[in-house]
Amino acid sequence: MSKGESKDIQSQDTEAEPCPCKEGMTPDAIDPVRRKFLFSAVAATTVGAMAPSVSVAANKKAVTPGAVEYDVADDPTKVMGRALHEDSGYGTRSQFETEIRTKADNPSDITSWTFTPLAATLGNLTPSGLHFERHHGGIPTIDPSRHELIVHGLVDTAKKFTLSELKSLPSITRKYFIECSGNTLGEWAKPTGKSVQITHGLLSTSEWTGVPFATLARHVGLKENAAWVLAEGADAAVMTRSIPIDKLMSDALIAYGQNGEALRPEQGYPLRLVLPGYEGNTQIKWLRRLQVSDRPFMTKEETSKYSDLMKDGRSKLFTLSMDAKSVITFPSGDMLLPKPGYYEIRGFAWTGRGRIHTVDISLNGGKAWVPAHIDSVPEPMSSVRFSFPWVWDGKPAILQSRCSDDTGYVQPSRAELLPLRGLNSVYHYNAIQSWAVASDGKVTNVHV
Ligand SMILES: Nc1nc2c(c(=O)[nH]1)N[C@H]1C(S)=C(S)[C@@H](COP(=O)(O)O)O[C@H]1N2
Ligand SMILES: [Mo]
Repeated sequence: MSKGESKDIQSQDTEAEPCPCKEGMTPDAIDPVRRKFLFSAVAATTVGAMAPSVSVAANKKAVTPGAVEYDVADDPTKVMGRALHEDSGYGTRSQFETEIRTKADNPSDITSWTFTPLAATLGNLTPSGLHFERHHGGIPTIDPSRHELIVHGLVDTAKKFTLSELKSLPSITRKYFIECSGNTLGEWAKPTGKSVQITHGLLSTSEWTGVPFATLARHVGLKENAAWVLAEGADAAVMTRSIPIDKLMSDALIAYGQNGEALRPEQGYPLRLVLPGYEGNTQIKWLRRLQVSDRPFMTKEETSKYSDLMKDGRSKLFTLSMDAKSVITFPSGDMLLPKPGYYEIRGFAWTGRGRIHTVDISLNGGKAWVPAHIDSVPEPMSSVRFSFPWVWDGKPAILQSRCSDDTGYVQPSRAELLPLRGLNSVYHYNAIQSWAVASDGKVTNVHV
């Protein structure tokens, strides 16, 4: 580059100057675009400084149909922003962000569930307001000052812990996914879920804070023959599940925190059992009692429900850890690719048995596989994001993802899963998901 060129570039590069209004510079010396910008900025500052409470013209627009009307400025630099005192003191997301958890097609709101919009969340954590929900007896309202956790049974000293006693014990914070073992249950026989929210949305990841069960165990003293613990919820369902003591002692959390604040009522406020990698049903919400025993209690939820009916008519009980599973969230069912070209395939992978090791992508229904990029650091019993750069040629394609975890387990295809499990099962469907992209760009759920 010659000296002359470099000077020219410098003189054009007015953007690099911190302030265009240098001493002696007249407005005429500034190009028209910058001049307009400069004057409007000065005007706004002057108005703001002289009359901070001046009411400014703005358009009332309701972004979500039926929602409250908000001021939407055509040029946000020309009107004062919303005043702090208009806030409730607890923030909400932008009015332009409208994704919600959808309700199940279930006549009862009391024993129902809602699905996380997996295609719309960013990063690994699920916003607390979008965490999926599964309730068997509605959402109880519990006064934390009156809530207690009783630990009894095969212990040296039975104890009641108030919430403040629990909070005064040393706590830990970890990111774990929770997946309902009924996630994807509609997919056993034929493709039923239209969108990834419905097929896979009973999966969410939060950062949980609480006291390790092992700490409580030291407080009460476990008897030598302690082998199982009954966990009981304080909801109308009085949900009960038996948990192996080894699991509780290794990584279970008595959680009161979720994503930096108290648990949401829907997630078990004020206390829930978090069992990393275990099926959602065992992670008792509104936790009020832990009874130590030498055997499982064979509750309704672990015998008639949450057991896996095999091909030969026998049932597998206590299939507690969730196997590795992955799903492409973009492009996924019910979406439309506007035209051929570049797209970034994106999705989630998770395993209840450790860390995700690899994720592969197929563009042709499983005939060939290529490695995807894992976009977040795999943590135990937490979800990871993956991506894959894809140039769609406009021809029909069948997109799949397949993951493996650090135990060596590889997510099965339907052809591998069905001979093992048959078609009697409800829970623990973790086969590879296929999304068909048609030549018109429509994406649908298919089985291959
Ligand atoms: N007390 C109680 N705990 C419960 C349930 C319940 O209905 N009552 N539902 C279980 C089921 S089936 C699942 S999948 C998870 C769902 O947790 P979430 O609603 O926080 O997503 O909670 C489990 N814990
Ligand atoms: Mo569940």
